[in-house]
Amino acid sequence: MTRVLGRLQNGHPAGKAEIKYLLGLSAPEEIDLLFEAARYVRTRYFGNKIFLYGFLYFSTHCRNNCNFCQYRQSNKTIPRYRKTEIEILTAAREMTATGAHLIDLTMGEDPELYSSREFGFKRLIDMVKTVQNETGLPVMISPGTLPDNVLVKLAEAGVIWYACYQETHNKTLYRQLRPGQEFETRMAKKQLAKKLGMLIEEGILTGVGETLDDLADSILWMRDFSVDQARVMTFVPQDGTPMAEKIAQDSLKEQMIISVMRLVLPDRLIPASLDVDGLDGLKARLDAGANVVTSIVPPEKGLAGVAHNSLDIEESRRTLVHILPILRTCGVKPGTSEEYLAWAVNRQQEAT
Ligand code: SAM
Ligand code: MD0
Ligand code: SF4
Repeated sequence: MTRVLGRLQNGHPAGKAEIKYLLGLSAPEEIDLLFEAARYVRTRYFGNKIFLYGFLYFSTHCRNNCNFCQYRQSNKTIPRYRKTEIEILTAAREMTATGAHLIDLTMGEDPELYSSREFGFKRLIDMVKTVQNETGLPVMISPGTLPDNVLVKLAEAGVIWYACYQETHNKTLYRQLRPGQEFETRMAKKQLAKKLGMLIEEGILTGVGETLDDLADSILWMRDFSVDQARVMTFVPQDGTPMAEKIAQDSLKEQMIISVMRLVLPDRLIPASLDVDGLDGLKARLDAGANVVTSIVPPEKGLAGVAHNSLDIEESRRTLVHILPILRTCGVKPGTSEEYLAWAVNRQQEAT
């Protein structure tokens, strides 16, 4: 245990067997050592600075049928919305005013945009440009598998980040999670966005029947692709979906995966999502080595989360006032916007 952690802490590349060994730990004292090692590495690369992402789910309509997701097309039990440009801007401005370092513009593969092709995507591109101009903040887009020419236009518009999560790198499990969506298509979109100079966020789910071998393969894939941000989220069962009855996994495995990601990808951004366990789950994720708080959502805007439609949002618990005291108890604090941009620009330059 100490030998493996020591090797990784000192920058030796992890082998698959070591990754699986760490992910499989079960003794609480050993798991604590893993978390401690991850915090040590985070401090070495990022000091005590944490970044904050505003999350703006602007359309919850979707043409796909992911089996884990409440927004899947066949789910008729949920209300959906499509925010107007004014509503999007108002929320984006509020996020900027309350200290977000980035705005994550997320949508389902909204049929209205995807089927009206040129016209629908032109509106999307214009909206993204307006958000960037009006807020002055960098933007991440999480729009699904956009046509190549639209990705090109967004990169030209200066969008820094493209998020498109594979969920797993096991093709059999992928087909069960994202039926009807080609594994290779999702991969190719990330490849293109990277070629266009965008930073890439990859994400996996845990608690969906994956093995330790699958998790290790995903982490190694992230290293080989050189992703810029690496995410893991625990699957939250959703009513009205085929996976509604699956037993929910607690968050310990997610924390351990965060720590192993930190050891394998020491200088990358790793989110602690407020979307899985809300504010109550933030400390554990930061203590596991995460360095970005994601899914900060302003209240009173009727905005939704992904894994939880409403958890902590309207109670204003996904806001900076509530997050700051938790950062303090973890011995970290928000970085500045300049520090965030410097990190991103440096990362983009390294890639070219
Ligand atoms: N529609 C776009 C797409 O699928 O790429 C953008 C939305 S994407 C950011 C939504 C992500 O949230 C999924 O890729 C998945 O990782 C996560 N997610 C969705 N449903 C979830 C659930 N029930 N539990 C945990 N995570 C979930
Ligand atoms: C989050 N609900 O940060 C968001 C989402 C999309 N790029 C991110 C999964 O937890
Ligand atoms: Fe649609 Fe994305 Fe949900 Fe899949 S994960 S159903 S693509 S919103």
